[in-house]
Amino acid sequence: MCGKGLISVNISEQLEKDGVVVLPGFLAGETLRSMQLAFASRLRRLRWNDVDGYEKTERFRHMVQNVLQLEQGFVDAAVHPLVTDALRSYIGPKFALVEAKGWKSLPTRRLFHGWHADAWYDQSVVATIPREVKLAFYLSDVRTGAFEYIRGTHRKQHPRIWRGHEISAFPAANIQRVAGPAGTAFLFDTSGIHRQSSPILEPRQAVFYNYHDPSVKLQREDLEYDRYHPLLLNAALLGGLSEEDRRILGFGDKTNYQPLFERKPLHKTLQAVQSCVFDGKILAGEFTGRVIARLRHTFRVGR
Ligand SMILES: O=C(O)CCC(=O)C(=O)O
Repeated sequence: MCGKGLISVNISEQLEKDGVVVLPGFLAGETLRSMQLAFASRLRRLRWNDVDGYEKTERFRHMVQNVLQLEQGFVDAAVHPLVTDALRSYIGPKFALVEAKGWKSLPTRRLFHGWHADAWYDQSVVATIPREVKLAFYLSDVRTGAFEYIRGTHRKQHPRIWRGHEISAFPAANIQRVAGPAGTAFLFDTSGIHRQSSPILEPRQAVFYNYHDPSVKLQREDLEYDRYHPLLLNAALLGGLSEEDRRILGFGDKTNYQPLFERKPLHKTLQAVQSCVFDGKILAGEFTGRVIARLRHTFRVGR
């Protein structure tokens, strides 16, 4: 893992100025390879029953939640000193990692995720725009469907969705397009205007880590979805962390822990039908097993 030629002071200065910084070659070699394999294993099938996989809530993306559980490289990237030093300086000493997920974007010419800035905090109670930064990295080579960011649009207004005609007011030269090989990373202030560009001509695999101060009051939608629940981690991958790493990963922090939280199911009938069909399959399997055992017994006794 590198990030050649960059130091955290430069990174936070560039974040202040442009809102976006590219870290070429942030992941490489065996680390990158193991992360790609682990991520790909979650993309093979939809998560279901006792089988892990991706989540699907929209047409063109397969979501992989809680990537810090998957492989050491994901944890190491989250607390990489180049990143955390820059974020301490840019967001402030209370910054923490609050979400770690990735997705495969499927090829499409449809612009399904247009220009926007990320809404996350309760806009009715803040006096200034709280700082939030995402660290993103590609696990596949990206030529199309690259991330795009309009430099200098961060920290100017509360986050919202932007329409095409509003975007034409910005000079085209200010649009930073982040294409590159797997292992390319970038940091961006999420209050700046950004999107995944279109068309997407080949599948793109990317991971996004979200850092902000967890004590900032969250918007209602995110509380209702329990979006920023404490990170789900894998004990095997947590050796060798410093006290500060543990703080960044939220060890023991119950600020956004919602006891007894239950997400509202959106597909209740489908889920009930699926459960019934599956119960039937288990019952049929049990019955067939008993018939086979009886036949075997009968033939053995008759011989
Ligand atoms: O997938 C992308 O390139 C864009 C990601 C994005 O818009 C976001 O994380 O808010």
